[in-house]
Parts: sequence; C-alpha cells; structure tokens
Amino acid sequence: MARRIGVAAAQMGPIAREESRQSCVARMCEMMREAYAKGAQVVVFPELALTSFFPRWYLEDEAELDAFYETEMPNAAVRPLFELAAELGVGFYLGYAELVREPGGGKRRFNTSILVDGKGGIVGKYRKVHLPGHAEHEPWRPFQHLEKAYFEPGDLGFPVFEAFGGRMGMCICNDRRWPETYRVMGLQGVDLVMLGYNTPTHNPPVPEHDHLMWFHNHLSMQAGAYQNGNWVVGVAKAGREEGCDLIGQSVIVAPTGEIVAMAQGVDDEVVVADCDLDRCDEIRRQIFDFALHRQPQHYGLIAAPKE
Ligand code: ING
Repeated sequence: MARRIGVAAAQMGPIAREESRQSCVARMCEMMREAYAKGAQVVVFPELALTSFFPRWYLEDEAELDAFYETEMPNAAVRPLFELAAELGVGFYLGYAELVREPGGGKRRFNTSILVDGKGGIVGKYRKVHLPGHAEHEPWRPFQHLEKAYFEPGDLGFPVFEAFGGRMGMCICNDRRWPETYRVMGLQGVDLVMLGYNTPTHNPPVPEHDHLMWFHNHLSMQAGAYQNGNWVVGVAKAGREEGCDLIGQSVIVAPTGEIVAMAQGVDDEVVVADCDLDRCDEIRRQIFDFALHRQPQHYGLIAAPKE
C-alpha cells in the first residue's frame, strides 16, 4: 500500500514589523483550513513565521531584540494554530525565533523549527545550523543580515522523525544550499524534508547574482531531493517586507528532482501535492543506493574539522 500523504506549502506574504503574532497565527490558521480542504495532512509554514524577518535590522536594544523571540512553545499567541491542528487532524512545520533562558541567567538564541502532528503535539525540533550573513553592523548595506549576531548555530544536528507514516526531516533557509544538510538526513532514510526560507531578491555582497536568486533557490532544493531520493517542501516568506523584496516560488519537489507544485504569487498562498513517499525508492534503490554505491573511505574531508 503506497505511503501517500497530502502535503501543503503555505507561503506567507510580508509580515510587517509591527504586525502581531496573533495576526500571523490568524493568517496561518486560514491557510491551514484551505490546505485541509485541499486534502493536506501536513502544512509547511516559512522560517521565522511569527514576526517580520528582524535580522534585516541592526537592533542595539536587547529588549527590542528579545521581543522577536518565543520563550516557550506553544504559547498563548500560537495556541490557536495547535488547537486547529488537533481539530482538523493536520500537522505542521513552524519556523520561529527561540530564546532559551539558562539557569544562570544567560540567554541562548536559535533560529528554530518544530514539527507538530495531527494531534497538536510537538514531535520534532530543529535549530538552524548554517547561519548566513554577518555578525557586526555593516552600514554600507541597504539592509542587514545579522543572523550571526542574533542566533547561534543549531546544536541538535539534523534529526529525522517518524511521523505522518514516514521519516520526516527539517532544515531552515540557508541550510537548503548545503549538500551536507540533505545527505545527513538521507543517511537516516528521510522521506520528506520540510523547510522555510526568507530570501531577499538582492544580495548586497554579490549583486551580480541577483538575477540568479530564483534559480539557486530551486537548484539547491531539486539537487537535495534528487541526490538523496527524498521529497523537499520549501516555503517562502515572500513579497516586499518592510521595503525588502523577498523571493516567492515556494515548491514541492519530488525525489526525482521534479517540481510538482509551485506558488504563483508573492503573498499568502497554499499549494498542495499528493506525495507518495514510496517514490523515494525510485531513486534510493537505483542510482543513489547508498549501501551499494557509496565509498565513505574517500569522503573523510567532508566532515574534517574546519581549523
Ligand atoms: N536567507 C538567505 C538564504 O540562504 C542568503 C541568505 C541570501 C544567502 C542570498 C545567499 C544568497 O536563502 C536566509 N534566511 O538564510
């Protein structure tokens, strides 16, 4: 019996700096209902889906920065989404900024995603490993990309979780550009990788590549799908957000690397595909049969320490 699962990419349009979490959650609940009506059992929302993409701003005041993070999950603002998930029997991926208060008074900050099942329970958690951008204020830029200042690299690795009848993995935005991300999950037999992204149409250090942002977005996810034989669902926060244009083109990618569904606009938009998880075997039993073909004795450099 094929392991089929209805998957929705719930792309979000801009989130204003002053927009409340309640407003974002209401938008996501509306999209979850639409996804459910279209046959989805799991809905993927973007990276940092509860607030505007705040790493674009240099924030000197710690209290102002802290206001963009969640200190508990779920919490009052997000609970309606968890309750709707349980009501409809629909799971979801949610990206958000996580603030961990340490016993000694310290704070740890992560760019985080969770996987919630159709009963409204958290079944998986991931913290973004590959942090792009810069750690210091760089006034020359039309907008900042201060993820290296506002988050620390994830400390959970790339785990894979049993849910929705298969093996589910997560990553976040820049992670999707790194082959190691998909391979570590592929070696754990992942069937479906979910990810959200906030990707500006303009990359200040390399403006000559701006016209390639859409191509590199899909190239990365299609390669990750094909080279590991898994589905990939990549979901944008899109549109002109606080003066910064973000790419859309959220997609659902089959293990063959084919794009089977794509968002058309740059606002809130739900696209759904019927994903047969057994299609992973078309790839994993053939060209990328890891047991049969991999030669790890030659791959050591990939995991060698940087220094
Ligand atoms: N955003 C971007 C991304 O990886 C970026 C950062 C933009 C990297 C342009 C390279 C080029 O899609 C996040 N949030 O990682």
